[in-house]
Amino acid sequence: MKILQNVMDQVKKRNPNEPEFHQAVEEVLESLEIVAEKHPEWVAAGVFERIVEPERQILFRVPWVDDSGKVQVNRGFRIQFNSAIGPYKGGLRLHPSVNASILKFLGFEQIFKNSLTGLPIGGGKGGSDFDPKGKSDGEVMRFCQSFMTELSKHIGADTDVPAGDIGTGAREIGYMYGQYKRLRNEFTGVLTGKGLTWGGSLARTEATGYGLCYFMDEALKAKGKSFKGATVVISGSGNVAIYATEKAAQLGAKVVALSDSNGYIYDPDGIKLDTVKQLKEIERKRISEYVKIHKNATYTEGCSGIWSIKCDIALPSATQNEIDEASAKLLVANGCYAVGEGANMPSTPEAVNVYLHNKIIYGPAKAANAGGVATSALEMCQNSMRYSWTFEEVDAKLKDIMVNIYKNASAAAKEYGFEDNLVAGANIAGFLKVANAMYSQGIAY
Ligand code: NDP
Ligand code: 2IT
Repeated sequence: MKILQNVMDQVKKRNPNEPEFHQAVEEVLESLEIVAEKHPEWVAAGVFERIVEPERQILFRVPWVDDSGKVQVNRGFRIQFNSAIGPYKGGLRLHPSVNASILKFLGFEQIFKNSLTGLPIGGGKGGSDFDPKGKSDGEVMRFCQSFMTELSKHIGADTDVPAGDIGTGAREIGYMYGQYKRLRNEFTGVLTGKGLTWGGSLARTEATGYGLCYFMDEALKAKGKSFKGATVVISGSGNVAIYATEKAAQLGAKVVALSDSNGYIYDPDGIKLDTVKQLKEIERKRISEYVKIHKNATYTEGCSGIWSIKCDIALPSATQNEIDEASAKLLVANGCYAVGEGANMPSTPEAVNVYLHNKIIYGPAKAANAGGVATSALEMCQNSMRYSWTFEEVDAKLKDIMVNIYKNASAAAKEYGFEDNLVAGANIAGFLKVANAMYSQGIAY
């Protein structure tokens, strides 16, 4: 980096001890050096310095009372990163690891992802270090209500529209929406991922996993490959992993492994998704339970071993930095020819270099997993119209969006001299629209 090195140095100085945020910014700025060369007017207008600084960061106390009557205190966050092309939009993560670095990396990525969808949504992210695991429904409800009591002051259907992410599913969105409505006395599309009887969109539940497969299908086709007959390994067993498994199987693949943070299952006959849905979506149990029902399957403790399973296509769909250089090399050595990221930033920079060096068909997160937020934007659209589309209508729009993201990322890569490098292509294509909007809207002195 030459022109943008100062911007990177400043990010590190201003945000010390935030390695995930640095990692996400560095990857994007590296791709944008050539854009900075072509657009001196954007450099002069400080677009690069501005885009790495969140417009607003909200940090708040979330007190709640547990089932034993004890007061618990968590920390709530909302990073309103960029509103140049639409209201802030992005999920809420509930996980004990949540901190400013993780939410800033996620919020930053979301700017470019949301731009790639072609829909009018800005970038944001939020959440809390609350751990929903092992909590009763009542505890989750009280936490969500307390969280929303403060968050409601900062969001709105035309301002900032949160949604789900790790640990935030239909149950949590329901409790939060109920509290927002109580406090504000308005029924608006302030959250997405809502239930189908109260403003949710058909196909939002499936959207991220389905979208990931639509994107990868397009990327595979461009190289003469397809899901048909392929062996697929998917990490995680949450919302993204479950619906990626469903669509990959519909497209003719055999998904042989899934995981959670404790370990992974391997089923050589192909994962039985009904069992996984029952265990994970209904009973909230561990993935290890699967092998009690399907005797041909095995369970191994520890989640990183999943990348040692031989596969054609890997779809990491659990969390950030789950594939390091050694795991990436193992995948390649075992014949894996495609990696599509359902999770956000699941591959370390060293792992990404392994993919690029070995000409792996690589769908980076901000392009490949954009189907979730794209369908959230379709939910916002339906809420504004006070209307709802059929499953088939939403699914067809999702597919179109994913195919277009592939085409735009691939075209931008070619135009800027990075042919076949979808990381650079997605970063550049996502950035151009936001930079143009920021430049047009001027700077407030
Ligand atoms: P869920 O909470 O539904 O599922 C998360 C899954 O990943 C669980 O199986 C969980 O296991 C596992 N996991 C979580 N943290 C870790 C960890 N530190 N190490 C190993 N495994 C872990 O979340 P989603 O499926 O919604 O999200 C998965 C990924 O996809 C995240 O990176 C998220 O940001 C991204 N994403 C989600 C979208 C959405 O629409 N939901 C859209 C785009 C991206 P366990 O139960 O043991 O914690
Ligand atoms: O990372 C993501 O894109 C999401 N968690 C979905 C965000 C959304 O607003 O639907």
